[in-house]
Amino acid sequence: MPTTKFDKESIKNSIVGKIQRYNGLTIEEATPQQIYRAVAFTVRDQIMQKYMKAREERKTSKKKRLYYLSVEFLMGRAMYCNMLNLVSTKEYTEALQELGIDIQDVLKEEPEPGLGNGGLGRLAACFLDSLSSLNLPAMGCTIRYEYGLFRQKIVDGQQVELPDSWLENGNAWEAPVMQDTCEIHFGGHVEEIELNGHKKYVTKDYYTVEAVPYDMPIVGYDTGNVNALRMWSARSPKKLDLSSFGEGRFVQASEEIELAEAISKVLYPEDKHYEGKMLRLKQHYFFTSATLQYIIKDYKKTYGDDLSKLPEKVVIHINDTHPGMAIPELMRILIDEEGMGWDEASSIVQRTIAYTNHTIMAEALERWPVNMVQQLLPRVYQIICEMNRRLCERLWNRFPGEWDRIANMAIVSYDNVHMANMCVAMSYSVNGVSKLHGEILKEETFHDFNLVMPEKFSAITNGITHRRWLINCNPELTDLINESIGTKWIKQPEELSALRSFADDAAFRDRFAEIKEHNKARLAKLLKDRQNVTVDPSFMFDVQAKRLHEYKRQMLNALHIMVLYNRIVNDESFTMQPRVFIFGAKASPGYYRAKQIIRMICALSRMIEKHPRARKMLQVVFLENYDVSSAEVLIPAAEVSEQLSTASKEASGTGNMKFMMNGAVTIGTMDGANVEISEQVGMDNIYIFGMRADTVRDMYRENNYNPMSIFETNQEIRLAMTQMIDGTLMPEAPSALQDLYHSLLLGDWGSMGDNYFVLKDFGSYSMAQRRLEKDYGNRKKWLKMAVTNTAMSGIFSSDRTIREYNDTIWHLEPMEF
Ligand code: 26Q
Repeated sequence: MPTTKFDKESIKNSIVGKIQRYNGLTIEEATPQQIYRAVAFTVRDQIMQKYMKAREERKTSKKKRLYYLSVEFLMGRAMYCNMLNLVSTKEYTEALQELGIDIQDVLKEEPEPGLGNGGLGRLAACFLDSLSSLNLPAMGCTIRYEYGLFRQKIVDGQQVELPDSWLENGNAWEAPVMQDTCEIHFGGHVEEIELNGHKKYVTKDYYTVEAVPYDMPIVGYDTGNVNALRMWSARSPKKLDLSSFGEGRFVQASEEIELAEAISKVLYPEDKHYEGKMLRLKQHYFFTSATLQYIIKDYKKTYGDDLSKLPEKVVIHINDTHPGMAIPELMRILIDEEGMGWDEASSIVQRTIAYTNHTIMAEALERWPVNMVQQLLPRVYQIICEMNRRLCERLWNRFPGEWDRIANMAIVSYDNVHMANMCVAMSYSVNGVSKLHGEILKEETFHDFNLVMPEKFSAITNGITHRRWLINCNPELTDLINESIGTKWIKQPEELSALRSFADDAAFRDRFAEIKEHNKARLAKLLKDRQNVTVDPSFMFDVQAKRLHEYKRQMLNALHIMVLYNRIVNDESFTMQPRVFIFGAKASPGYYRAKQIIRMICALSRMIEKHPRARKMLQVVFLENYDVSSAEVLIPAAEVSEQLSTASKEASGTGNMKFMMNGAVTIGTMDGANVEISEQVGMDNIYIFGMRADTVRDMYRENNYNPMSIFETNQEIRLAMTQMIDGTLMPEAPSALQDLYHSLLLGDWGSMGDNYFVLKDFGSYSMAQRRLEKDYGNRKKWLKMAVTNTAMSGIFSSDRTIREYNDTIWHLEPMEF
């Protein structure tokens, strides 16, 4: 195959040619959208050449392959990162320039695939980038949602959700793979039959939905390797039959089609909140079953029909429990379709599947009502029951008579299927996502399992791809780093530590500061253009951006701002370092308290705006529709990174890593990966506050925390909280924040309120903020801290994370190019 060279001239020719052929236009006549598509297809041509070779290499080398199953992949825009990984950004930028086009104008035409809620989905996307870049053979597998996470608008200070129809203008980065279309069966009932003296189970009267895969190429950085993200789309096998129109069956037929295709219609916007919705169970089984059918088909094509070697050639990684139906589904295929016995099938499953846990929050633990599973997946349910029976038998021998303990570890108990227990019992590896989280899993969440099968448990700290989260989003800082320490860090990100000594170099610090100013100006422009909000780039930029959750404690930040406001308003001589607090956060549409917190933040913004003296040093901005693309502008502009979760609640966090890599200093609790960030930079380069995880645990156990006593004794808190409901904060709707106010003082379900210890940690937070503010005034000291943060961030590259997964769990061999 002749490889086209993609130099500047051929890029220009390709773009012009595509616009001519697709649109019949000259480049001057083309719309930005048409130009975007022509550029995207040029990049895609370049990728496809590599893609075909990489597939050849994988087929002939017969190496073990990873399937990373996740119900979310929060990919973000693809174009610039693809150019980056092709090492062609310069060529494309110049080619476009010579055609009279600014590459930035092209990039912003791309709709962002937001097929994820937050951390878990974004982690999956970072992993794909690192897997490809490390030449590991892997495929991501997920659902091709027609609608990704809702778009957020703020109307009258409140969140309004709009649909995200990201596929409206087509998707330049995907290709359907029709030959891999398969059938998914739902419902029906199981019959036991005898075949050649063997019992066999067949499901009758099921209904079928077709799964159609669309593959999106994932290019590795500066390598021939291209993996794929496979997205399954649901399609009804029924075709609309126009002859039925006259017979009145047309409407019914179209309803059935609707119903089948609803499966891949929309991403659920709930983050860490379980609800037993049938459609969601359908989604999970749909993409898991389609993926497993494909895995078996591909295995047989390469290695023949003997499935006993499956664990040597395939590893299936499930991203939290959501794809956990892969376990009984693989059992079903091996037993019912391949004729294996239970023991052999179960042994294969337990050597093929690995599981990562991402949260210890009880309300996020996935469980399905028994009758729902039985009705939707009757054969899978039988298999789950048999797995449960065998597990309980084993546990009974180990813990005779300990009913409670066994019920807590069972797969089926209290009329529910407990997905986490199934995943732990049936996979060969269970990992947490930071050191602390790994410990909590062993000590608490899966304490009893750890007694029975300790060899399964490990912790691998999350990471982020430094290609998207530094090179792509902060080009100026990238150039400065390259000039200072060379480019070795790009392939070995830990080498960033060579920057550490530059913290003492005044000229370097000045340039570092200048770049931060540019990034702040870029964010200021975005806020002006998108929201007509003016921010002063000479203010300190303090950012808290993440999903809205009580445990993440945006309230701690908000209350502190209210306290600062009061200090300004009540003391004419009070001054502070001018600071803009920027929030970015989507709330699940049904999470009332989260939405109230957004209201509170927006109300703070308006209240401060109205006060002539306060607004000279204090500002609050709510960045609408926080997504991957806006994060790429927001994070490089941040000087302070707020990571305030109640210790033990944030499994890892990955935003914390993105901010530090871009030179923001963290104020945070000893939670998740913050602990490891503090180890990397040292306690002098981070502001740690609040209770530690073990204290939090003791507080929950003792259950005698009384927030009211803090409210009564701390005047600043009492005033700030009272203002939430006395009309100071919300003159138009003084009672709007009643429930939020009460949640901090009065408990439900036997607690005494303030379940996440906002009031308890407030004093310590406020002190840390004082130290931070003082240090910010010392420019040299502050810049040293900022530089140190970037320098020590290399270990949080997802390349390191993926290497650890590979060395300890997957054991894949890199491909050679
Ligand atoms: C629960 C029940 C049924 C269906 C879905 C769910 C559900 C959905 C989303 C449960 C959890 C989630 C999301 C979890 C998540 O994003 N966790 C985050 O994962 C990151 C990557 O490991 C960590 O960095 C974060 O600390 C963790 O909160």
